[in-house]
Amino acid sequence: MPELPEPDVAREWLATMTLIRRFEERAGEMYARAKVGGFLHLSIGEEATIVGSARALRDSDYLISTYRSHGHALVRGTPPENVMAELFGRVDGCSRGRGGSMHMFDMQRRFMGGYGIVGGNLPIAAGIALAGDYLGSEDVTLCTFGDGASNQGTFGETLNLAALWRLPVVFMVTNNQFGMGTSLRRHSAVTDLQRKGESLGVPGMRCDGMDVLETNAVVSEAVRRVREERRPVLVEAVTYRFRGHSMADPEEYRSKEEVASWRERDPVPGFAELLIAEGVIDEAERQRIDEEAIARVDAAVAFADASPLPTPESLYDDVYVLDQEVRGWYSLETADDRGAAAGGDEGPAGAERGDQRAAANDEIPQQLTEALAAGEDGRERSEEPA
Ligand SMILES: Cc1ncc(C[n+]2csc(CCOP(=O)(O)OP(=O)(O)O)c2C)c(N)n1
Repeated sequence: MPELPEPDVAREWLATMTLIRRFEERAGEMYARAKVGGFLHLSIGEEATIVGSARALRDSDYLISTYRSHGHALVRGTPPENVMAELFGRVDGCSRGRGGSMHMFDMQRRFMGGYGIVGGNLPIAAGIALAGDYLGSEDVTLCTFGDGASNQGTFGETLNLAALWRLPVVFMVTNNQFGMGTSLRRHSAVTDLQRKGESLGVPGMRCDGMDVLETNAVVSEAVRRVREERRPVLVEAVTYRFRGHSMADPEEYRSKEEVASWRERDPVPGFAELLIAEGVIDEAERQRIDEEAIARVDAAVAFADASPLPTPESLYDDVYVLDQEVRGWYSLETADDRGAAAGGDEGPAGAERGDQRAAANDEIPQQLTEALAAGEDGRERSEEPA
């Protein structure tokens, strides 16, 4: 077993893992009560992987993850209030209510999201690392993704370039055994995931992702190598998600016995019991840590509930593609466009952009809201998933 960190550090790790667990449980409840729109992917069971790896970083390093990212925002220090408000789609959310569960973001804490596209965050991680190189910084980027994402084209393309250009990225595959309802051995020819980067020039390491100490020790070593040697490393963290892929998962692809056997290794009580056995905390302190987490999550829900929804008028804030620039279901005809089509002398609209244009077309939010409400957005509606 790797050495325990200083008592205060160990307490903080336990408190953060507990906060993530309690937050996720409540997020699931809030989803069931229709407080949260869209999809919701929980990382219950993966807390040791999240905390162990993120605590290997300096504050100035970058973290980028997937749609299963509430815990990543929390571990970087985004207040639970702002994470919950994001789930509720409120203005005080960390993405101002525009991103929802899958698109958490906190630039100030160098948490770079939150992405709905499987494997979509890998090239972005390489870009962040390349930018850091240009700036001459020592920053490392930790890029987490699932075992399923290791089959995406972006995995090979990004690892190849990262090795070639010696980019300081720790690629961490969170092997929770499934890509949606497909088990690792049914979706990947190579199941020893740490080796999947070898032919691309990226050496691999593995850790027990249910053990926060081992995860931290291995990822710390990976971060050190990446920072000093300026070349990428792939770490496989072996873990398990205790809940379904998303909230709409009947879980027919695995047995209750299998889930129960992994739950015996639950990383949160496991670490608490280790700290008690080692005399770092006692049972009363463990209780207190749990009660504090629950109280913080209560406060987050109250905060999110009290935070307003974004106004319809703000619909076009931060949107940079409008009407004639790109045609799609979201392309709305503005009064200017109609004038142009009717022989106006301005030609196709497009001279004005963004806020300026939106300000000139107050009717757009209303049109879009009505179109969406009437199901006229041209998209198929499906229950599942990201
Ligand atoms: C490019 C792309 N293909 C498919 C999907 C649908 N999808 C969402 S999650 C998921 C499974 C990904 O599994 P994994 O990478 O192992 O991550 P996990 O969900 O286990 O965290 C799939 C196929 C998607 N979002 N993006």
